[in-house]
Amino acid sequence: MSEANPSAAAGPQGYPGVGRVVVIIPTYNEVDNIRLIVGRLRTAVPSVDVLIADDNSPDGTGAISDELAAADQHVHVLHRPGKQGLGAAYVAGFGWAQDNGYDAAVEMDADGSHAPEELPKLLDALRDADAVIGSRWVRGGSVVNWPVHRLVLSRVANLYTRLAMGMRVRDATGGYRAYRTSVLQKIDVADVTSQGYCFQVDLTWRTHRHGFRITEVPIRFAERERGASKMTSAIIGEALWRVTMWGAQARRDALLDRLGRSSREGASWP
Ligand SMILES: Nc1nc2c(ncn2[C@@H]2O[C@H](COP(=O)(O)OP(=O)(O)OP(=O)(O)O)[C@@H](O)[C@H]2O)c(=O)[nH]1
Ligand SMILES: [Mg+2]
Repeated sequence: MSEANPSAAAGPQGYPGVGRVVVIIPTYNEVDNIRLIVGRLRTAVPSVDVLIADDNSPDGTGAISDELAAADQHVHVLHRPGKQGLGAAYVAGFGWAQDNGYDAAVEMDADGSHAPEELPKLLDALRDADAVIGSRWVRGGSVVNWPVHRLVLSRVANLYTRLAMGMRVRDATGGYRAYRTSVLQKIDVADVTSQGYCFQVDLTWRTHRHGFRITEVPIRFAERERGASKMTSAIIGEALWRVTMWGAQARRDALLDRLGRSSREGASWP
């Protein structure tokens, strides 16, 4: 793994009211998208830095990323040895953000599904929150160009997650997010092994369980126009299994807590 040096590129002030921000873009075979998304991001919010976390994409995304970094001191590249999944790329990116003194780290896909022009909305909300989720499923949120089966999958997955885990978050699988790095530290993000959608649910769950403030802001999510999706049935299976386990554990903990409390209260009776 090689790392670029961010120096003081985020500027002395960073994003007003938030501080130094790095947007992490994980990439695997995004040769048709990477220039476009980085260009849009740098234009939309010039005060934030960018970290491309590339898993040695065979299509040469890493080399283009190096060119972008050479031309702009706000752009950095984390070269990873091979495809290890979206979650592992983010964990490495978050570690890099923490090591380099950033105040906040943002998750953004390379495929254009997450509009860089909407980033100020997320960062503005982070002033009064610990984590912000760009949400498709709150009032004002939307999804563009998704086939019906993807819409149904996302709605059902989020409904199931809400019911199984008892969280009020409406888009726990969404991948356009901003976290304060102090939160990432507290929730032990370096230990997270979940991948794909499950990675997003895992982080939401940890953040929720630690009592941090999670805010959802509406976003317009657009289906990718170029390149291929990396979503697989294994990613969906992992999310289903883990969400069910976490929900069951939470219910067990709540039950044990209630039993412990009532036996303590019982013991104090005359
Ligand atoms: N570094 C790295 N990035 C990945 C990996 N898998 C996916 N990505 C990136 O993660 C982002 C999201 O991946 P997508 O293929 O769009 O998957 P998705 O958004 O969950 O699925 P769709 O909704 O079908 O687009 C993109 O920027 C991908 O290039 C991986 O194994 N390693
Ligand atoms: Mg995508």
